[in-house]
Amino acid sequence: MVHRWGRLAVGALAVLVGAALRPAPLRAQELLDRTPNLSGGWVSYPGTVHFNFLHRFTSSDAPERKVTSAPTFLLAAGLPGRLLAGFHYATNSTLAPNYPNEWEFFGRFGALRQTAGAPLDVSAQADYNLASDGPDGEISAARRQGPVRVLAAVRVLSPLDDEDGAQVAVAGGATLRLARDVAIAADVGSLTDRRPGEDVAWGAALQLGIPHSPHTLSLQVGNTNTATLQGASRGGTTRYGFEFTIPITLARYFGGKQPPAPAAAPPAAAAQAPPPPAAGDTVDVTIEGLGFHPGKVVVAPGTAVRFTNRDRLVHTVTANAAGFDSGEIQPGQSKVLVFTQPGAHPFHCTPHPFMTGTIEVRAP
Ligand SMILES: [Cu+2]
Repeated sequence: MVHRWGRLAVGALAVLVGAALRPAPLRAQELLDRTPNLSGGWVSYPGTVHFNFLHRFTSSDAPERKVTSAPTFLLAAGLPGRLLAGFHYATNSTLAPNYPNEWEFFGRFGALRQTAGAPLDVSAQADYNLASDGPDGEISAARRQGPVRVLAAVRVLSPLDDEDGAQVAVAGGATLRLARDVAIAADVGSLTDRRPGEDVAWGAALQLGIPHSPHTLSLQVGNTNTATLQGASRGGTTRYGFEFTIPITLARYFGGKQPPAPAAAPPAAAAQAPPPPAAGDTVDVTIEGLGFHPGKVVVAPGTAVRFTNRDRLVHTVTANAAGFDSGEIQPGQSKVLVFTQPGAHPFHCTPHPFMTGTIEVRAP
């Protein structure tokens, strides 16, 4: 096993330029990649649970100026097959009279991923909202182009009591990444047939990644109340608020088994043991969501493997036996290791020992 640190200087520059422009797999659950009223169609790695809380505040007129909070909580889990399932619970809903809160149970499918070579991210969501007592659906599309991600959605919503028939809503927005942990975002949306007194929905946000943590924070202003499809499509009072995202990687607590890479893993995935790549090629492994993706790679002797850390945490690639150790790979950075010794080389991350993977070196 040889560390070719000499190649790193040249390689790292190319990697950094490339990484800045290349979309990261499934990364859109981060607030940095979406807007206040659009999900961007994010799904998740299997085995990751997401708890997001959103609070939006209104203030009543003078002299009381009573501040009222309208929270929406999201609890969802990534499932195999690019599925996300969970619910939104909004405790202070104005959607339906005599129904003070909203439960929206949803499933979402990531049909197309730009990271898998598709021109767009396309997702479909179906849900049931207990307040409107009916199903809703959404098709969302997004495309990343350099620092910009453009998002759009079409929704079909169950009618509220005073509406005739299903409602259609359209929404669009964009995020602009200013730095690795800073983005600005904005969106507008509307029902094609708004109720009297209902405004075009809008939101604007400063989106922040919390360095060295998996969390993201949104500071936002807009005129929507809840984060359900119904709530995100209807504009009203101006509100200020914030959202905080908490992804929880279950592998951290159960058995340390590596969650399987999603079906949309980059073509470098070699888990099905295709012919090993020729020596001299570079194979990519992404470190994200406290896991190595793909978790197993088959390479020819002499192949360089580039480990790119897309988490907000420091990780390492450390051989279980002696042989190689990347040292700390900072968030957003890459390290290249060259594997020459035939055989299976299991490795882990030193700060997170439940993160495991294998490089298998096999003669062509
Ligand atoms: Cu780690």
